[in-house]
Amino acid sequence: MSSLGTLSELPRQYLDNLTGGNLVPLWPSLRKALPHGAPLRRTQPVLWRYADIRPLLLQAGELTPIEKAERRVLVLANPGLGLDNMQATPSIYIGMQLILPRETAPNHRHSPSAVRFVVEGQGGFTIVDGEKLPMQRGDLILTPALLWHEHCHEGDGPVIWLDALDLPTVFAQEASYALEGEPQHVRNQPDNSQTLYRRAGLVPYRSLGGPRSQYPLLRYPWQEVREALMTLAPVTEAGEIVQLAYVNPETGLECLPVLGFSAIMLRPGETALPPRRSASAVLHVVEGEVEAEVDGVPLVAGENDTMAVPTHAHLKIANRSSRAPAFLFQVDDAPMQRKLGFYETFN
Ligand code: GTQ
Repeated sequence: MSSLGTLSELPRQYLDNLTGGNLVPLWPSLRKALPHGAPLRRTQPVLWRYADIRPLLLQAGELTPIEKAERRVLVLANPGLGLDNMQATPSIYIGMQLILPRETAPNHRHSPSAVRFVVEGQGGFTIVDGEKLPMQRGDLILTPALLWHEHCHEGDGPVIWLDALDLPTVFAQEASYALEGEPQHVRNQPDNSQTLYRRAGLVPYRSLGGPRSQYPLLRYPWQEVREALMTLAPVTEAGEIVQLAYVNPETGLECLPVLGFSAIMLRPGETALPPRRSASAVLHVVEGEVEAEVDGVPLVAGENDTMAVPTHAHLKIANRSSRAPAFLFQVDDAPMQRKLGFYETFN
């Protein structure tokens, strides 16, 4: 590898002339922009324990009324990326949101896309584009870019969920903004997951000819995801990962443009060695306890715990139980990387 010229080799006057013209020489910075072999990474393998987050989130419920917060969220920020930047990985924003009985997180819409993955509680729901979506533990609820959404709570006790947003990417494009709106009128009940898209492989006949909704399915009930994983497991060879992707039922493609979502089952005693890949990810344990090794860093995650996996990371993840399966929810940025043409898997 040849060594490139540095800034200090250039005459002072020449550098001043460049600066005066808003110009920068590439060669002193070339290796930083395009490091050889592998990207420079600041993202750390991090574990956020629910047992640590939950009391602090409930305390936020006492300290800050919903009117003063709009969204009562503690953000899972990766220290490697600077806590203020609110990034779990360079492209994934993760928050843990609390709503208390009879509270409303008011109606708004924004340019980033979001999903909710329900962690705890009964009686929460989100209204998206006029569709009322019940929030049961483990349900995935989409609030795609620019669609109106508000969160409400008709039950007792706290309701808590994980927010995943493509905010870092949208923000980096100087395109992140929100609008506030009046409460929505609920259009259809039950939601489309219970009516139009009840079963994989079946779509409403009219969708074959007519214009398609961009986001036909906004809620993926965990009960069905879990059942589907249990059924997939026995026909999945040892060494293969039991994993289902959340997709748009009309197109079979990823349900949102930037971030991807999937559910993983680790069979009793199973150790998964997923291929190293260019995408970054966040892993959230739904059921069971797992022992992960992320770039050599050991992380033990139990129920409702969340981990950050950097781009290009070496990953090993084991179910600690020899008797019961473990279930994980994964967020990654593979959809964006595929669209940008540089998604890769290695080894
Ligand atoms: O619930 O709409 O964690 O707008 C961050 C921004 C949640 C939300 C977040 C948001 C929301």
